[in-house]
Amino acid sequence: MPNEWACKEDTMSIRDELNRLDEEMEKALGNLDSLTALEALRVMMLGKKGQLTAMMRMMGQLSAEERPQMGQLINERRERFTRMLDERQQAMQKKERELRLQMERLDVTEPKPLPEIGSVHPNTLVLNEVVDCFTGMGFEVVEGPEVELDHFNFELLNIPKNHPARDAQDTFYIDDNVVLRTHTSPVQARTMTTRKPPIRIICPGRVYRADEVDATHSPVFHQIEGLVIDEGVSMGDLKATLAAFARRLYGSDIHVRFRPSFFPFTEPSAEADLTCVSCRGKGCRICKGTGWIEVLGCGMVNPHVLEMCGIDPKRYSGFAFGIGLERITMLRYGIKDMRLMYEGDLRFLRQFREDVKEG
Ligand code: 2NM
Repeated sequence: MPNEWACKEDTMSIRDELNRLDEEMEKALGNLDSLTALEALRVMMLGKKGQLTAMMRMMGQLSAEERPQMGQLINERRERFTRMLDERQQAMQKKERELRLQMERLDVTEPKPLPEIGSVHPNTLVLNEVVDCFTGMGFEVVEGPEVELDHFNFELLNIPKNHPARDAQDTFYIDDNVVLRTHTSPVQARTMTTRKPPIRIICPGRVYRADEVDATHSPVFHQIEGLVIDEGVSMGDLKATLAAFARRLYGSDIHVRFRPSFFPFTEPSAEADLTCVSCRGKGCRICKGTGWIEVLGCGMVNPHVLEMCGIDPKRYSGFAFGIGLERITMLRYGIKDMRLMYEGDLRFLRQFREDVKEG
């Protein structure tokens, strides 16, 4: 801090010094680059050891007449400098606040990258559609145990002890009386023994067969079986129900045809074919040129089965059907190998994400 002026005794040099201070203040204000620098300037000019305070002290050397005049000039500086610094401080604080708001701005509407969420398994997608279709027609979903008594899995379904379907080659036995269910029919047998008609149910679930593994077979797969029991239920009801289902799932141009077949639990029994969903009936590799694909087994519930389950076959009749879920899923999405559905490979599964289609 220049101090030589403190020795000067005349008011002129004080006036010069004040003018010099004015200039210094202007220049310093112009060069300010931070609030810290502004505070330093305030201390340097107005603080207890600042330049204006020093000049006040110097007034002791002046005459009594000169003193009030100079005091007024110095005080005027004090007020003006204070005002200048305050104004500048407010402007700098405002600018700093604006800058911070700008930098910390948050766009709450900005879309963010999707998190890695899983996808619904194609089997589940198709099952949901099938369930929607049948519940829409008044069916109820019923489930039952996968570890099942021989009694419900075979006996009540008219599959006698020496029937080939019970062969150890097809069935996983837990013990003499307990098996892994080979179809979901035992759920329907259980329902028939515990409820009175009318019955309209579908029974989806996992089933087990001691099958080999290839593109169309797996020891664990899924079935959806349906059962309707009431007075006057006919094969026509069966066909109309299956046609409604097929059209809902694959489109309104799909037809259903029956071919005679055999199951122990239905009489008569049939295999139902649908118009090939790939070529829409013209003939292609998938339907081996026939225009038809086999998708399910069905029939009128064998009166003997009704009787064993406690339902009077003279009063009631019913139809039943069994659909392999994997098979209709494969047809629906053009999946060529069933094994893809059990491997859990994300490259396969991701293709069934409904929210984002791969581009
Ligand atoms: C099929 C084919 C034909 C069927 C029969 C029954 C029951 F319990 F009512 F007897 N449930 N499911 C059935 C009939 C299943 O699967 C290919």
